[in-house]
Amino acid sequence: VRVFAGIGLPPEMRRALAAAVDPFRRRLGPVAWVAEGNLHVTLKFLGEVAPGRIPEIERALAEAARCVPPFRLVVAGVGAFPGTARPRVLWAGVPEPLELVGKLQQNMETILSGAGFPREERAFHPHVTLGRARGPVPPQAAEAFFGALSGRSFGTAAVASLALYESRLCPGGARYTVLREFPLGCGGPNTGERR
Ligand code: 2AM
Repeated sequence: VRVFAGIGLPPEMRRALAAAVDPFRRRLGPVAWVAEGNLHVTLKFLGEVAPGRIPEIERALAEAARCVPPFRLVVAGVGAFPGTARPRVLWAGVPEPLELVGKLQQNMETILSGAGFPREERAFHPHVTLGRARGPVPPQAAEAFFGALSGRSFGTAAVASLALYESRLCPGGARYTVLREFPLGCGGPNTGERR
């Protein structure tokens, strides 16, 4: 199964993101837009793994999740990898809380690498992927997109858990399903500890 760990976004936030992108979809040309229901923040892409390894992954994610308290995730602005001059991946930004989200991702990398999953080599920049360019994007349309949405706020989301997703590649695009959720926070109601 093809799996990744991430943070799901509430429907209102996904709707706000999709609505903001709507006026630009045609103009930006050859971009494969992420379906509204699929918008999320990836923490760790695990890729294709044997089903027998899922329990081990679940234990690692449960442990990583316990180390970080629940938080409010801010989604605002847009940008692109590798840069806005030649956008390949168009994203919405996650400006806050950088430290906590970074800690969550680092914990996950450390614990999963202990279980034999290779560490991500690239620096972690939390983001919500909106679309992936399949070819050159018209510069004027890109400029209009970044100009219009760079200062835009897409709201805040209360994040109380992270999720393990299965990603199935279907003809109509990827389909994500939550395999399991892992509550954030030490001493929370699900850790069995007493407060
Ligand atoms: P991103 O687009 O948010 O950066 C599910 O496929 C998620 O895993 C995608 O949203 C993508 O994150 C990430 N992903 C997919 N393929 C990947 C790869 N080869 N390496 C790293 N992350 C990948």
